[in-house]
Amino acid sequence: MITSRYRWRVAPPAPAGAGFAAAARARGIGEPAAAILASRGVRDAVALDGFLGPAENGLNDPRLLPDAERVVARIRRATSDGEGVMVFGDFDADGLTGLAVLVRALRSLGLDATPYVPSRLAEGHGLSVASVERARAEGRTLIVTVDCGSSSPDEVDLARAAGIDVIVTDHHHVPERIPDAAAFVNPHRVDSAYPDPRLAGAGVAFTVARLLHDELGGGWGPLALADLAMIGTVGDVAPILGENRAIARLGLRSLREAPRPALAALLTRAGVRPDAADLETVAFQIAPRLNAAGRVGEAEEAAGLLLTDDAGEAESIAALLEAANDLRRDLLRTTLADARATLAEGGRPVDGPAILLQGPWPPGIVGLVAARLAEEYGRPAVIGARLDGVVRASCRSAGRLDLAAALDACGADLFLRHGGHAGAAGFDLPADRWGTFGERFSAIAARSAPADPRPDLAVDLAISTDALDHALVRDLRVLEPTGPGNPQPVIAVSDMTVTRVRAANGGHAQITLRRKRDVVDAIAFGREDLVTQLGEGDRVDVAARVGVRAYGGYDSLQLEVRDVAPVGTVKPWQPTHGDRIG
Ligand SMILES: [Mn+2]
Repeated sequence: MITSRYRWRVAPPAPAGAGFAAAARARGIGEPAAAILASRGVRDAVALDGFLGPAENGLNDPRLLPDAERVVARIRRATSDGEGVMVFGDFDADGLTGLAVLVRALRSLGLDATPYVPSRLAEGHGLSVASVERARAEGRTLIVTVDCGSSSPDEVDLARAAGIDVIVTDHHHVPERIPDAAAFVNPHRVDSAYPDPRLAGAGVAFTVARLLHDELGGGWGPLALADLAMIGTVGDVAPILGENRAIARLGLRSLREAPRPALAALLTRAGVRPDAADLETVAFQIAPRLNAAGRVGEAEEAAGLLLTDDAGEAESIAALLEAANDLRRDLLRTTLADARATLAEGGRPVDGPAILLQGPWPPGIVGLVAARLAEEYGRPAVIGARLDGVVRASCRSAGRLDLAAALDACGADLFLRHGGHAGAAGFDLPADRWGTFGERFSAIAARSAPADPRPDLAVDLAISTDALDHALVRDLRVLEPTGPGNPQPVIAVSDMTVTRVRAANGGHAQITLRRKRDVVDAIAFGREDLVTQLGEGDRVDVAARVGVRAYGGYDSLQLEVRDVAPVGTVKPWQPTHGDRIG
């Protein structure tokens, strides 16, 4: 009998107000989508209007940002005094797009604003000493950070000593010692009154841009920067809910209708038509190309791309980034192979509470390796790049351990620097402390390790084969744009019979499933293992994303299978009304 790779977690029915069902029906939303909306927190008519109404309505009042008044006052002074400003952005897609948002906003206000992107290898995360020195050499008296700075109190002090004020805009974990900055804009501050702390770094930058526009005026439209904020938000895997959903909707609209030259060039490289772009395009085509630049040392080029309005220049920088992306792919392949070999070495057990590896690997790649291994083994992974006497590590959680808190609990005295989020974090550590770190971290990880080591698979709804139809696919579109936090639903279809299974190119499995009257085609990406696990006649439950494929003039249902389990694993949901509207 087949064993499912994941532990299926079927969303429990969420309590929704009586008015909700009626409001959903009035909007033509069927029961499956209404049930999923409710389980994702959209449970009354007002929330439904917020979810489906004009995207602009989902943006919060930027004056609620912590230190909003101080930001406005300091930028007002900079404009009246004609100060030179440096915008310091992190080298990932979030930092780069947020940097472009603020450089463009400040320039719209008439300021001389210049971008600075640190080198991942030489400077690492956070405000760098080198950038402060550059600002001083250029006579700039104000630095605005984007997507970083919360963990850089020393560098902020250094800048102030050099006569340079710093405005920190960030969304990372706020440490105990906060920077003594001219303004510290981070929605995670304990005293923050900002309604939605889920903004990414580019989302915070976008909100600051809206604040500056509202308070300082000018003939420019800050909402036109939503496309950049969207890319940072998706690149950082921030949940596409609340204000992030509003940013994503606004950004997608402009990406589809009138992409700026930089994004048009990246879409061309990816072979995607602008009107066909969705958040998956952003997550798997655009953001990785920007991230690749930082990983292989071309982040300044990526910033230049996002700041140009010239199509020719955009195309030539996009070509450079394409080469960076190819290099990133090669490095990932070789580093992953090397990490797996280290893992297998001498029968090293992979059943510990966490995966801890270090090697002579590129620091820009270890995060990708950590993400891959955490997903594969369903436990936290810490992968270190060994540099001169220092290990620079990236950590990825498998969903249960809060990494930022876990690193804090290891003891701040252990690290040269550390920071991050619940799901992703990083640190620099003297190489001789790696063993001590490993012991402390494993002990913490062990406390959050589940008895069943299989990774979780979130299942939104379990249905019988009868409920699997085109109306369901249409109904689920109401959830778009989908992304992290509001993913494309995974539907468990109960009791299907395997009629055929074969390996497809690229390590995939192609499966034909029979229900009562007809057959449904299915593809399982990366699940070649199913070819040997499944046999003709097996009765199974299938967890899949449900879609439609146009083939030979017909639209036919297609299941994108995530996992297969023995029949009876899920209990199918029963509609309460017979009249599902689709
Ligand atoms: Mn970020």
